[in-house]
Amino acid sequence: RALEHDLREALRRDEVGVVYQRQVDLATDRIVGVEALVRWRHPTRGPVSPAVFIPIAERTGVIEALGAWVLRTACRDAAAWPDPIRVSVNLSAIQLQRDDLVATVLDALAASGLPPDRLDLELTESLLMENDGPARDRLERLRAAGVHLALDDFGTGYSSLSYLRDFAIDKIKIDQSFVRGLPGERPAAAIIEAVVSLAGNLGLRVNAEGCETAEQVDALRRLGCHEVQGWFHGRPEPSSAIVASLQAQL
Ligand code: G
Ligand code: G
Ligand code: MN
Ligand code: NA
Repeated sequence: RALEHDLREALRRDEVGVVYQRQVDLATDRIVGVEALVRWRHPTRGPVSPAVFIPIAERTGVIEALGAWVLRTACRDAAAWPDPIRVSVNLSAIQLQRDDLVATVLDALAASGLPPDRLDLELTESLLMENDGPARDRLERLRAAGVHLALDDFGTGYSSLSYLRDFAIDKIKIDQSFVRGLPGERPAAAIIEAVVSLAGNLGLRVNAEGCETAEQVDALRRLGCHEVQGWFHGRPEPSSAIVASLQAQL
C-alpha cells in the first residue's frame, strides 16, 4: 500500500508523535529552548523520516491536519514544562500559503495557554523565496501577536540576505553543514563569524545546528554564537525526557 494512503490514517491511529531537541545557551549552559520534530512510526515499515513523509503530506494536502496537530502538540507540551523555555516548530511552504495559518497558530496557543512569545516558527529561505505579499502579511500578523520567527538552514539553498530585510526575523539558525567544518575549516569559521556579526547588528539571536562535539561547542562559543543544538547536547527526545532535564536545571 502507498505511504500516501497510510499517512492519512496515521494521525487518527496515533502513529505520529513529536520529539524535542534541546537548544543550549552558550553563556549559561542552560536549556533555553527546544525544536519540535515530528516522527511517524509506520505499523509495518517502522520509523519513516519526515524528510520522506513531509513532502508526501504537502503533495496530498495532509500537511494541513498534520501541521496543525504538530503545533497543538508542541504548544500543549511546552505549556506544561517546569521551566518557561521556548519551543520551535517547523513550517512547511504549504502552511505558509494558506490563509488560515494565523488562526491555526493562534488557536494552538490559546488552547494550550502557552504565551505567544515562547513560540518560534522556523522558516527556510527557499520557503520565503516562493512566498510573496500574502505570506509576509501572515507572518507579520503572527509576529504582532508575539510569535518569533527563525530562519532555518541559514546559508544553504537560495541564500539571500534580502530575507533579513524583507521579513521580521528574530533568530538565525546556521545550517549544520557549516558547523561540520569546525573547528578546522577556515571558510566555515569565517562564514559563521560574519553571520554572527551581521546578526548582532540586526539584533538577532544565532543558533548553530548539528553541533556534535565539544570542540565544535568551544569553536561556536568563541565565534559568538548564542546557542547550539545538536547531538553533543542531545538527540531529539520525548517530552518526558525534556521535563526531567528541565527539573534538574531548575
Ligand atoms: O530529525 P529530522 O530527521 O527530524 O528532520 C528531517 C527534516 O524534516 C528536517 O528538514 C526538518 O526540518 C523536517 N521536519 C521535522 N519536523 C517537521 C515538522 O513538524 N514540520 C515540517 N514542515 N518539517 C519538519
Ligand atoms: O532542517 P532542520 O534544521 O529543521 O532539521 C534538523 C535535522 O537535523 C533533523 O533531521 C535532526 O534530527 C538533525 N540533527 C539534529 N542534530 C544533529 C546533529 O548533531 N548531527 C546531525 N548529523 N544531524 C542532526
Ligand atoms: Mn528546523
Ligand atoms: Na537546519
